[in-house]
Amino acid sequence: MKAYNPHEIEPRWQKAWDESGLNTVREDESKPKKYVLEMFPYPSGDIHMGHVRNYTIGDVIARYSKMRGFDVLHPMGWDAFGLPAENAAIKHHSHPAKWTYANIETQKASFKRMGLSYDWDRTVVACDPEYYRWGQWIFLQFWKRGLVERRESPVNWCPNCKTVLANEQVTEGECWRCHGAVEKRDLTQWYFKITDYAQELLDDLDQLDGWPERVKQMQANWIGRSEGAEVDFELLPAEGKDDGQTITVFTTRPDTLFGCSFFLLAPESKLVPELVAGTEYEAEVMALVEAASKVSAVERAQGDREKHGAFTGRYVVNPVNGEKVPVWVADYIVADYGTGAVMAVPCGDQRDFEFARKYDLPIIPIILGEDDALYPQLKDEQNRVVTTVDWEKSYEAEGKLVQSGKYTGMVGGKHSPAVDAIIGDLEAAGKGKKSVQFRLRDWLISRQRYWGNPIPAIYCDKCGLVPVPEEDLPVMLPKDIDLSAGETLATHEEFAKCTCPKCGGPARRETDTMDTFTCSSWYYLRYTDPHNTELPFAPEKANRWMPVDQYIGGIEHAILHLLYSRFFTKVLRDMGMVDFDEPFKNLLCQGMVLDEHGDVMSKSKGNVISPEDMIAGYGADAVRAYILFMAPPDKELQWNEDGLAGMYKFL
Ligand code: ANZ
Ligand code: ZN
Repeated sequence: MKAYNPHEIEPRWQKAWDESGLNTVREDESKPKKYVLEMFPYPSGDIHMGHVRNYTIGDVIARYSKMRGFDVLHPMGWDAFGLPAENAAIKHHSHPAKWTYANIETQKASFKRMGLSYDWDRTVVACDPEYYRWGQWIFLQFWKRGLVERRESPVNWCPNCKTVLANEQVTEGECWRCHGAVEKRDLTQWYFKITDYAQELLDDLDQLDGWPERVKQMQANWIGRSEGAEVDFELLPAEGKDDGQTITVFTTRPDTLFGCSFFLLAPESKLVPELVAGTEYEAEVMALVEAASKVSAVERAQGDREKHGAFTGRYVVNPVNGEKVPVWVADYIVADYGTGAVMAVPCGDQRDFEFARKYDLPIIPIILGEDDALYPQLKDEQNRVVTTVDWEKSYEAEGKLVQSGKYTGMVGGKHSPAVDAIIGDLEAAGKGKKSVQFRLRDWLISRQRYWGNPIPAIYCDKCGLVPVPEEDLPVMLPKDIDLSAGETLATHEEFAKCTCPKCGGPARRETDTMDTFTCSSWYYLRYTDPHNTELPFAPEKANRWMPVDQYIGGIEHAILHLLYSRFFTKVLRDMGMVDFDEPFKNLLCQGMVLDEHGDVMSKSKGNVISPEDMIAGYGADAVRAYILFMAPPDKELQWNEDGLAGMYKFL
């Protein structure tokens, strides 16, 4: 019997497929279409087992679909802008393009070695000007539609990486990449107004029957829709002054207004320094503000973190009962959610409860569960029961309202009848209104780094901020830059200096580049028409192939990439470029590949099993078949070379 020799069989057939154009997309409209897509990789070096798994799964679906008579689109490309290339270039006195394109060649050779059925003619490389020019074009269309904004706000700045970071890229005050301390800076940055689409991004999750439940849940939580009310509290004037003003809070529990025993402002609130200026409270309050500025808001809002606060010396008036309520600054209040001010109800909110216990503030019980009894030991001046004992935590479920004026006896809780009743009364009294808030923030897209897509904008002293005219695209990244010598786009005079397209006077270019997530937000559309020189893609091409029938990628993209892509699709739809609402019909998040002990493979642990070595030993078919059969695609796979050897023997 002839021995199985993959090293003879595989190259022979791969050559035959190439020569016959087996993988060329047919564009045969007489057949039903099938778009099979795997998330394009970052060219960080050679491929790892996670890639092998992801791309093998996609390849099998693509081949199966082809054999079943579908017209199949199965493309591959590279998410090729980003910081690692730039850092490698700085270290090795080289250029990011060199590193990037070399890695792309290495990865491509490995993909070919694996026999993956891509139509290489459709490759999209994010750092190619033919691609990024259309990213700039899309940016300009977003701008025209009012979806681009430049504004100042406190952002996370990594002095080490010399760029701003998204909130998600900061853990315990440290940069996710370099672990250096992150600073808060008030900076003017570019934003995409993804919040304009918050409601639709949430609603349309219902269309995604082919997505894992947990991914949809993660997106819903990220968008974070809350229904509640805005309630106005009157600020009592400081002694001897007459500066009464109103502070509005956002609350999901207006039914608990009678339990409000203190009032909280975020440390970043512009009101805080005003309230304490020149008072005996100033030093302590400003020290708290300073300490809070060193920790990210996301971190500070985490439930289990110790809370810190300081009294401002000022009071507000509770609109439902006229009570005087002390105003504190607390570090668990975030400035950019709701109104940045909170009516604290320790009996109904666990964070407020812990804060009240720590600073010895009153806890007024106003809602009771079925078997709760009031603790009648302590009463305040208003003859209300106040507890400082016995309670271990707040009560957040539905219950019966007590000590709540005319609402006493009603059912309270989130979305309860008492909520509606109180909102109605507040509205009638002109002291509040219904309100919906989203956790989702606008997408900060500017980065102070070289290796990205230049933002097509120009600053002119006379005309202000001017978009680069479409016919001048692309704004090319200059090639002659010495990053190791500390050169940046901002110091590259030839790049930065330009003439104003409006008045022809001297002007300067924007020198920030776009977040690389903007590149991955529409690459799947470019694959449908990759060589178009008039548009990012022809609408009829995209409409034929889209939505992607099967998308495959890692769970780490559950929110950012998948949410941004959904946002881009909706804007492009509103522009008339596509006629569908959602880009990815079915989503598979493949499981991790673990080492033989069940540990995650990583370079630092030195337990990485190289696909190249395995293919060299057993052939690509054995590796592919092994990785498919060892575990269900969405479950973890524990590497076991004996299993691979068995698969080789079987073949
Ligand atoms: C009073 C209250 C009583 C609240 C109660 C809750 C329970 P979600 O559901 O996430 O939207 N809050 C409002 N703005 C805040 C901010 N900027 N920083 C920190 N906390 C803030 O949360 C809404 C609730 O979070 C609001 O309702 C408010 O506390 C608090 F028994 O108001 B609540
Ligand atoms: Zn950093």
